[in-house]
Amino acid sequence: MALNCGIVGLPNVGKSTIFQALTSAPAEAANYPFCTIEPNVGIVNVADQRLDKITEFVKPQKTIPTIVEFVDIAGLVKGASKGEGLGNQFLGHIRQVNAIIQVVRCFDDPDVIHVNGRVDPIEDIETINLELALADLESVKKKQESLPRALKSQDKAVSGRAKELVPVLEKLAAALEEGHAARSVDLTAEDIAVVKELNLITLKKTLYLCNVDEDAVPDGNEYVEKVKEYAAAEGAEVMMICGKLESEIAGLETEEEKSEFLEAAGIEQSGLDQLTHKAYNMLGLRTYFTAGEKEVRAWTFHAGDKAPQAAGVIHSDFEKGFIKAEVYHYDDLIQFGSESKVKEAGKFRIEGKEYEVKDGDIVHFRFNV
Ligand SMILES: Nc1nc2c(ncn2[C@@H]2O[C@H](COP(=O)(O)OP(=O)(O)OP(=O)(O)O)[C@@H](O)[C@H]2O)c(=O)[nH]1
Ligand SMILES: [Mg+2]
Repeated sequence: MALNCGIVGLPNVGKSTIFQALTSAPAEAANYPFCTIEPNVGIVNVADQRLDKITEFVKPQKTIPTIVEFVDIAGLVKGASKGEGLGNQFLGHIRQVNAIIQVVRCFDDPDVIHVNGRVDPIEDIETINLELALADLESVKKKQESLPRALKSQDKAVSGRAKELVPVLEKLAAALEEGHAARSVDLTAEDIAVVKELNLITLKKTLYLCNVDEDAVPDGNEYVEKVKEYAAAEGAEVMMICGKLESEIAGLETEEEKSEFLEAAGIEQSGLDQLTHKAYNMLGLRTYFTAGEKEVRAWTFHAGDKAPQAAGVIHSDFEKGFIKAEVYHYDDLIQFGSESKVKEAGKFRIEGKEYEVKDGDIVHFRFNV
């Protein structure tokens, strides 16, 4: 279940710097536009205090966190949707990801080249969003062109689907032509399902990540305020990070050095954990735990998954041969202090196939194959 978040934005705004700090994976970051061409993929452990707490209770031989994947994509420029700056290739990479983190330059630094020669976060966002909308418009138009034929098809399934597509594509094209995101269009869940195969970029959830200088931490700056205003109007999320600082912290070896560094910089926590959490949530991911003496482990499932599907994350046999789930919640463990006390309190439950697994459940699956 490799769901991922793509890191996008204009060239030279700090995407690879942030990616590197996040993943500790090597990615070239340098002060020139189009430093990145091929996407860099990195896996990040999702820090979870609950997992640490369960580990304290159970004292297993090992503990395994969940992960989330990030993809560092090349910078887009104006005209990307028309192929400018290898735009088609880069847009293709963005189409593959499940959610988007748009890095916005919110720092002044005359030494770092800005492709437009000046720092203007809103103009930058609008440049990127317009290219994304135009790329989607092209996908929509292509689909529309194929419709007349599909509508005449003898195959009822084909013509029926085409009929469903007509009004949805019309609505989307109208918005995209104005440069508005597909997610700004009032679509029903059915409409969204109908256009799923188009993989529209502007339908993906987006977080604006303001890359600021050290002195803007933690209060922000006027650029960040502008981005917040812009995002609020769109209903999108915003977060602030100092890419430069984070990459310095990530380069330190011990936790002690890291906390000393944070203290000296006057911040409580590295922004990376927060970013990872936001990405995880944006992807609709949730966590349940298994807690045995051999191993305490966090597992990723999709919000709304029922017990057999969630069990399938461990192994497909668990889903196929699912019998039942023994469940209690992390909060109960904290409240009552041990699994046996949770049982005494009647909080330990046996759940069946229809049970919707909750974030923070501690589960033992019974299965038979
Ligand atoms: N002052 C300052 N410089 C930064 C910050 N973040 C990144 N930089 C610098 O900006 C330059 C570009 O950073 P990259 O991470 O390579 O940018 P990118 O967005 O990946 O660029 P492309 O791959 O070319 O699209 C590098 O010289 C970084 O050191 C920051 O928060 N403050
Ligand atoms: Mg880069």
